[in-house]
Amino acid sequence: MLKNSPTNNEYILSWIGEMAEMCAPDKIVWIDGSEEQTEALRTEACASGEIIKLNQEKLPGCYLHRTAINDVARVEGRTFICTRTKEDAGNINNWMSPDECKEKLTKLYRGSMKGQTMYVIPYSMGIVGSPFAKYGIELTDSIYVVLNMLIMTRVGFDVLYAICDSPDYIKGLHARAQLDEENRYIVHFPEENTIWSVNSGYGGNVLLGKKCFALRIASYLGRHENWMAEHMLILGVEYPNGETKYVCAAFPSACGKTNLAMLIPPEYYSKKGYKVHCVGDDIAWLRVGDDGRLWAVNPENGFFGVAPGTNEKTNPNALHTTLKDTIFTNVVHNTKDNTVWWEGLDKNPPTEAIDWMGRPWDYRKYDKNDKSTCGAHPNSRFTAKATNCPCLSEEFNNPMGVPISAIIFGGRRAKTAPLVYQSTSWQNGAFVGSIMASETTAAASGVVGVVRRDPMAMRPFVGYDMGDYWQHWLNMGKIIPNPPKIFHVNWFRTDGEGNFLWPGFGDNMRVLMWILARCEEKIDARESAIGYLPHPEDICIEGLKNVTLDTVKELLEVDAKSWLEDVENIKAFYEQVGERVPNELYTELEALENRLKK
Ligand code: GTP
Ligand code: SPV
Ligand code: MN
Repeated sequence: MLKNSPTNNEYILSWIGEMAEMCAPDKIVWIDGSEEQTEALRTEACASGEIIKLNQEKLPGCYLHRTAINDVARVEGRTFICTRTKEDAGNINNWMSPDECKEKLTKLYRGSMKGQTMYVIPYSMGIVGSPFAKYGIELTDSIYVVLNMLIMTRVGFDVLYAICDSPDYIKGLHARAQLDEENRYIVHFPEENTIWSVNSGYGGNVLLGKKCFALRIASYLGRHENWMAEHMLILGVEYPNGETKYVCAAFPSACGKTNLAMLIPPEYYSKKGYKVHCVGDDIAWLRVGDDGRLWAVNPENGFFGVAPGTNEKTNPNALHTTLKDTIFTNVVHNTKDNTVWWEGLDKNPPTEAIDWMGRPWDYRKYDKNDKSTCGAHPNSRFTAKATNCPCLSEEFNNPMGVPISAIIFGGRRAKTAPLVYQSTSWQNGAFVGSIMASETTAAASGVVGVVRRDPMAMRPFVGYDMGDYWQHWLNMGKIIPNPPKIFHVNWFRTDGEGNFLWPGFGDNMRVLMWILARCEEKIDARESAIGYLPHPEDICIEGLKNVTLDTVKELLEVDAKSWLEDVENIKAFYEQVGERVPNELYTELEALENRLKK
């Protein structure tokens, strides 16, 4: 079956041979990235019902896909890090021994592709041939996965030529099998550069270049190679004088990365000539540059963004990006004009529609307090090309990436965390990242809306022990001569009635401007128990209707009592992370507690 392969690489050919023997597909097809082959696959997937071709006048190149009802988000409980020792995976990750795991999953894979095709996708995370690119091959039985990978990564035979005869690539195997929830596994062998995924068809579980490779495996590689793989957006703020400053921001899943990365500045700033450029919306690979600064690249080539809530006001750039060449997953199908819809798109839900489960949907029964009446799944997504984004940075394809002035952590917290504060050093900043917390969202299966600790927004994505990961952060601080300043933001603070106090979205620019002014030491700040806080009048609220100086004061309040409660929760979390929590972080925690008690 492997005759006429586009590579002679024995490592690749023997691995594919082995996997094909196990999965037993009828044939093997190499994905070359050409438009012809892609179009043929779309046609085939339309014929089988795997995807639906949408109105090509209104949405050229766009398709709709519905996943199985039990398969709509990442499954953290079924995600494993299979290092030789349990200690190396750490207490926060699920662990299985590599041998046990392979034995178990081999049974699930065996014969699973009978009667089907195994697609071989050679792909690159980063620009092919660049010093920071890393290569992978994903084997899958799903055309939907192939079409998504073609958007999200750089796919083609040039990847095989770049790998050449080296064994250095990430081996990914995905089989839908029976989509059996009870036997769904997303497993990683970081010591073997290998990822296995079975019984799922949902994005984060099956697009193996994304969370599995570019975060879990890459974080493991980065630790050994002195770089960092982070769950961060990258954006540039262009000043009226043409200079651009770049920041990275880590927010947990469905907490605003895509929105911040593509923000349109409020009129107050745009009139003066400020612009924002998007380099990435989900993943950043960070390295120390020759100039001693930290540089970031976005290893992806597209956006796998949350659909609900995306509209002309909140994120016009994202909306525009999805108007062509996009795959929509689990949104509402407007059957009247063959387009798509989701909650929060506009106030005109379709009158003839099919919901994300494939059932007729009556918008009149929609009740915003009852998620089961939604037409689109809360974690429904669009897969769209980066190059279709109107605000894509000119540096997007720069293999060296962009120099980072600030790192911003953030969570979804109704209380406790202020709108913004600045850490006092790299070590203190790493501590701020380690104590991040956020209300859970629909991006992962499980209960939504409970506060959980999500350090650096990486809780589900670190491919090794969390304590070691924190140590790696501290170590990196020692090798970056000119490190970015580290901040924390919270767009989600609410008033007594549960309404957001801060308008968010484009207006987050106002906070970014304070952050950048701090980086350039152009503005002073107040020292507080948790770090530097803005003087309330330094957050520009010109042009904002419902925000007064008093609102800003409320947004910046630090309540020692609730912070001390948090400190107790952090202590318990550090204990849970276990023995490898660096002493420096305990020192920081103790110092925070003492300052709060003063
Ligand atoms: P992943 O792709 O899951 O990693 O998520 P993300 O961090 O890119 O999240 P995204 O930007 O897609 O935001 C998800 C949800 O947060 C959407 O429902 C948005 O409407 C909402 N959101 C984003 N930014 C803001 C904000 O500034 N304020 C408020 N109130 N909501 C926001
Ligand atoms: C996230 O959940 O953080 C995502 C979507 O970005 S997924 O690719 O499913 O992980
Ligand atoms: Mn994400």
